[in-house]
Amino acid sequence: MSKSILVHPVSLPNMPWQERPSGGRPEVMWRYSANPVINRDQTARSNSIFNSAVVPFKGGFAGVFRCDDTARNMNIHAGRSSDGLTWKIEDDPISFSKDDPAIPDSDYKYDPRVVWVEDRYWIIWCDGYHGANLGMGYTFDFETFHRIENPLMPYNRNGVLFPRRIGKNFALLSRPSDSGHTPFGDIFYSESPDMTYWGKHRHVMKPLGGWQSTKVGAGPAPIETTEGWLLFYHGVLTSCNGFVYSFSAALLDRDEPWKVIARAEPYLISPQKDYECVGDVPNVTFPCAALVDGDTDRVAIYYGCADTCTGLVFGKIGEIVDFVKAHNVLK
Ligand code: BMA
Repeated sequence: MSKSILVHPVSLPNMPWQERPSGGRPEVMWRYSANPVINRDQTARSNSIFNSAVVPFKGGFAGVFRCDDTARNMNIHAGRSSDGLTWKIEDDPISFSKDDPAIPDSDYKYDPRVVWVEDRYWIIWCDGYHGANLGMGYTFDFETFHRIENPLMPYNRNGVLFPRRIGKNFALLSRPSDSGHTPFGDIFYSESPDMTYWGKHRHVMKPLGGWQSTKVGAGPAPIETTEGWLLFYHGVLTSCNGFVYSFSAALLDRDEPWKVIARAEPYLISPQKDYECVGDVPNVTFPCAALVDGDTDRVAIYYGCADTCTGLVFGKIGEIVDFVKAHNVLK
């Protein structure tokens, strides 16, 4: 096997995996054959479970899940799994404690990301506070959860932390937006010494053509490779029938991640299966989390399907990086 290009390869032998199917047109990323892996009704009151975040935890897996309830309130719930496939998701939303009681409450929470940075699992979500914002908190154990100040001003969505500091500072990708369904959107980068005060804002990526012509937003936490940060991101196309959400990948400079080294012109995954095309919001594939095994180069991505359920796709880090370089639209 060739040497891994992962900068911090961590073994994850029990991550979900299926080999690439034989026959048909070869795909860089392929779907789990038993998708969806999480169904819409997996908690007592959920209308839908999608756009959710999963991490390795204590020999198994833990996660924070977007569960819209049957009153269509949007909130985030904790969950656990031994194999990453069969999940026990809490019936009640996460209750965050606040060190400072003046930190505002949320009108809603959705689209969480979870990233281990230094000593804890950080959770970022889209938070309702006078419109769409980023919310932020942390946990050590997926049992008690703490909330800190919202990092940025409204309106913003798709907040994703880098798994390590860049220079001295924590680093965040986000997508400034409006408070509606936002017919625009670029990815920006910000830094903070303390997770509270954010600045040094830099532009990273704008929409391009085709599947990513309306807006783009960061997906799972960037994965550090010798070729740059591998960033999976979603892109949106406006069709005669509304928004279509696909995803692909880019490489960002390791020291100055607002500089894009390469960006794939084609998508990796677009809504094509029934469960991606039919649901509460048709034609959505929305990645929020990636598991990586440093021994085998395997990656598994959890993605929301049609705002209804959650699917898994698989690939190999080296092959995806090669795909991004070979189809670099910035050349
Ligand atoms: C965005 C968010 C996502 C959703 C997407 C497609 O604005 O609401 O949660 O998946 O739209 O409906």
